[in-house]
Amino acid sequence: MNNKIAFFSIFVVFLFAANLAHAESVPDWVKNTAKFWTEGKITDTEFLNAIKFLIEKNIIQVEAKPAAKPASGVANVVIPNGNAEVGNAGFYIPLNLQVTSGTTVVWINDDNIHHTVQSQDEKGNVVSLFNSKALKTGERFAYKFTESGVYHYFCTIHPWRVGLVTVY
Ligand SMILES: [Cu+2]
Repeated sequence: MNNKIAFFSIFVVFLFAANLAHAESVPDWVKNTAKFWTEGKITDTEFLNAIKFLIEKNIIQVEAKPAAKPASGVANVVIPNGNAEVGNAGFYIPLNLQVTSGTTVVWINDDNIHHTVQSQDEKGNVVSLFNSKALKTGERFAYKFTESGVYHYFCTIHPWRVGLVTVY
């Protein structure tokens, strides 16, 4: 299954399951646009414009997430099982941990292989703020953030896996 068809399936399930009450009000031209898109007959932009139309007309209802209250004291980031797989959605939990200044962040390796936690800048260059040893399953690494800012980190063993800590 190619990505477009996979996404299209999710899109259809989203429309008809999550928003059944409004499904009948999806105009035929939007349905056709989605079909043409999976067939490669129209551009991604045209398809996204159709979705935008549905959102603007409130056919797809997008809920604004309330701003999460940043954690304080001690807050955890879980490195979930399967984190290393490029194709997995198994990023860090949460991917962007929001904390107040003075919070100690604890990374917990919940995966069955080793991972590290290494600070980097927003361009991906290693910075020496914090770096863990290779954490085995169940091992933890803690760092206390004392200044506000957006902190990037990654795993040196699986460098495609990146996460954020935002300190307020
Ligand atoms: Cu890793």
